[in-house]
Amino acid sequence: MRRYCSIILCIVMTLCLVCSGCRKDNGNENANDLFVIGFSQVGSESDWRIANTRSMMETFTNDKGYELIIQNAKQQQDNQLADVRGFVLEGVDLIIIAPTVETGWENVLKEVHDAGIPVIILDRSVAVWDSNLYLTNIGSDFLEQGRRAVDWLDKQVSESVDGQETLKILHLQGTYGSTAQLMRTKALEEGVEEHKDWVIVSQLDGDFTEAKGYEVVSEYLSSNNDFDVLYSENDNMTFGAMRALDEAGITYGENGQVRIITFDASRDALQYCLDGKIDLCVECNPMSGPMVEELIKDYRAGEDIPRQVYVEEAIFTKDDLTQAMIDARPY
Ligand code: GYE
Repeated sequence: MRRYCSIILCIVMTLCLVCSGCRKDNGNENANDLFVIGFSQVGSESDWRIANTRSMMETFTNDKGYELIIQNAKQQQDNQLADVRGFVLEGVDLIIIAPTVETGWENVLKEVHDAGIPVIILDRSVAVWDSNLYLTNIGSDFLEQGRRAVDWLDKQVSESVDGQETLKILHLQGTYGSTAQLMRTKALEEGVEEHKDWVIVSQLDGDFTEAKGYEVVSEYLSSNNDFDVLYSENDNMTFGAMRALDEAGITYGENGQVRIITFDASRDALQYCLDGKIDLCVECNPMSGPMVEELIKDYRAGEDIPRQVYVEEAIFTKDDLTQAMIDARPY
């Protein structure tokens, strides 16, 4: 008899533990009636990512009726899958995912869908058969970003008076399999297809970080230095590459051996651009918090929201910039 009592006691204790972790008790709102958002963020790998996290924190505050729970996945999708499952167990009201890579989301998004929790995909995209597994994808048109860079390069080269035979491009890629990498790469490779006098001399994996960018470009420069353009898929990798170019004694930017194209247009990159060190900054806007909030408000009001929302972005060369503009930039 005692054995059965201890088994029942264990079951009751386990149920109490599980329920105490649930946000909503018997279907009621949580104690302080805040709208609880679980946010699975890629990591803190770049200035862009840090600005994106800051935008979300500045938007979803307690005094505006939100509780924002942020999990930093350190650029590992496995961490994100665990974080999202944790949000389901906690019974949050909505989940936001900034996915590290596009694939591998089908199962966990089905689990979230079956739990009745809405999902917003932020920044990059997910490759799933059923797009009804999430409310909307809000981020950048990364293919358009790449095409803007290619169009600029086409104009630069076609106007160049020295009319060189072959344009040699060193391609510094971001995290493999992320939408930003896939689409910025697709645009460049399309451009090389369309320009028979363009060639990609090497594609290096910089994983969107300054340290990796420095490491792979330094290694490349140890045995190669014959290229005309650095096409770098984010600013932090560019900053690492610039350090490697300095150490190798290779000039870049205005009147340099190497033209630099970089993506994100963070304040530091724009400053280098104004100073003639970077030739083109392709903007990628991380300040999407307010737009995400508007989408959530529309959803909670029962309104339809678009499946895909793009943020506003531009490109910058030295001629487009002033010091006042740069100083006023939010990131
Ligand atoms: O370009 C980079 C960050 O997904 C747009 O990820 C984002 C990219 C951005 O690490 O700096």
